[in-house]
Amino acid sequence: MRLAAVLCLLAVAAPGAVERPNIVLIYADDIGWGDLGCYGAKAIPTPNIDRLAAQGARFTSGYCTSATCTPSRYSMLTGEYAWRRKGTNVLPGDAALVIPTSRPTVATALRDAGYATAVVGKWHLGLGARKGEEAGSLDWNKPIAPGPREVGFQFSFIMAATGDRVPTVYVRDGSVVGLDPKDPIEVSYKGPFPGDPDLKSEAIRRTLRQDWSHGHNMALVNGVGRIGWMRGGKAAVWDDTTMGDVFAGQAARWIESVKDKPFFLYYASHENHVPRVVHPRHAGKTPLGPRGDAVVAFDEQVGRILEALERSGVAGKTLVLLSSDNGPVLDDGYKDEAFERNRDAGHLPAGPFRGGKYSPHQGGTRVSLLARWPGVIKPGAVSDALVSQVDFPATLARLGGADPAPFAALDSVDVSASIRDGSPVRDHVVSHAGGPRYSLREGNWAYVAPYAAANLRTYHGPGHVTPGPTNVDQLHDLEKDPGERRNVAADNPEVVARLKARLDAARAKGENQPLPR
Ligand code: NG6
Ligand code: CA
Repeated sequence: MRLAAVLCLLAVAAPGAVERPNIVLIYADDIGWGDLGCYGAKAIPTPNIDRLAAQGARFTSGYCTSATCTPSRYSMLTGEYAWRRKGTNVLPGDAALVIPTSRPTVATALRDAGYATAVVGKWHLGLGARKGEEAGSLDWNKPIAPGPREVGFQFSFIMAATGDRVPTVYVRDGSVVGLDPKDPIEVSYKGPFPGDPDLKSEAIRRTLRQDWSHGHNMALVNGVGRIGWMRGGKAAVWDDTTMGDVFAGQAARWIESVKDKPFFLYYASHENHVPRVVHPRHAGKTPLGPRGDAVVAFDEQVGRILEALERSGVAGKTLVLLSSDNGPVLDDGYKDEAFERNRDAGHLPAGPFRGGKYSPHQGGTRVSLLARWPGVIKPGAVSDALVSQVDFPATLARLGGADPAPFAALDSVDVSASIRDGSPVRDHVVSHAGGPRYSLREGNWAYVAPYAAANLRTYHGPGHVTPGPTNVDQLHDLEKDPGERRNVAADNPEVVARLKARLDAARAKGENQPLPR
């Protein structure tokens, strides 16, 4: 016992040895590159995030894997591109857990290496076991499993899916928080319960706190329409306006409770996903309406987490990562004036890039990525090294003293060198936007495979016009044309052929292959 303790001390004190950092991964929802001050936003104050950037590194080629939530999160936790696995697109609120419990995740790897692990915030990876292929079989009134715990998170305080999907309740360690057993919850994605109001009726719409613009006309919760139906569980229903406070409070409390051992916190904010029902203290803090104000709320949550690290005395040995699950969207189904206010203020939520959420262009998956690690990462560093969130499992396993090999065998590259000093490791990255929409970035080139065009004007903002046909090979030179306005495929047939072959090879490497164990 005593000898082991001495050996352990020697190992930590060995010259050149760097202590394993605590890891805090802060994840935004639908927040674009252009929404943060440190990436050029003028209309949204984000002092805490800007401070994080100034104290660490800011990456200019950081990518989520997909232009929507579930697949990006799946990739980030498993190290496998989600498009290789069926059933990983945006999930309903009653979906079963999509990560097989037999496979390693970044959380199981760190847990097994001695880290305390937790997830707080938006889950959206399904809960419960798949019974046949039937969704909706989960009983929310009993212990809910499998879930975060079975894929590596020892503590969880989550919402099941999104703020716009039922059930609109928090789940702590597999139990609905504040549930009155005399008022059980029922969830349905098939049809309304008897007596449910018809949110398509004009009379009801006039009474809503925030009207819907598309979808979101099923359950009525807190004056806002949602996707799916739910009844019962009244005492457990969350208050949309305090959600950020609840999540940030849980995260801060957990940090304080585990500060004496290495820990890994995955903090998945709901900001600024719809419905954007912000706390009154944030309302009007930007000229952009609820969408901008929700970014201010996110910044405050970041501040509370950084403060908890300081207060616990562990900020100096904690790697803090901050990124977003997909690019920005304006009208995502509610009339919250995002489109009009952004137009009037000239705010560009995707910064210089084309598209946003749902798009295979840069605006869909090129997102903020910050990394702070005092004493290791140089303050104020800016790096153009390619880093994808799918790299987090191999990279964080390496930094946490776990084995990166199971993740490296998939799509996860150990980019710990890029995180430490900005040096490039990865040479290309595949992006995906649901359906058969793919793109590949390599150097200054972005190749976008042919896809069916959609009218994305209200999604991505004024001036967002598709500059040409999309059902053809598109090649853009990001150095000269970051906004992907000019298709230079015809002038560079050999580049198109090479990038297309690379994308095809990546895709051919496997879809639904046997899982690693
Ligand atoms: C879409 C929803 C959108 C949002 C998205 C998921 C409608 C009409 N649209 O289906 O509002 O919830 O799914 O967003 O229902 S994500 O960030 O979680 O991927
Ligand atoms: Ca999202």
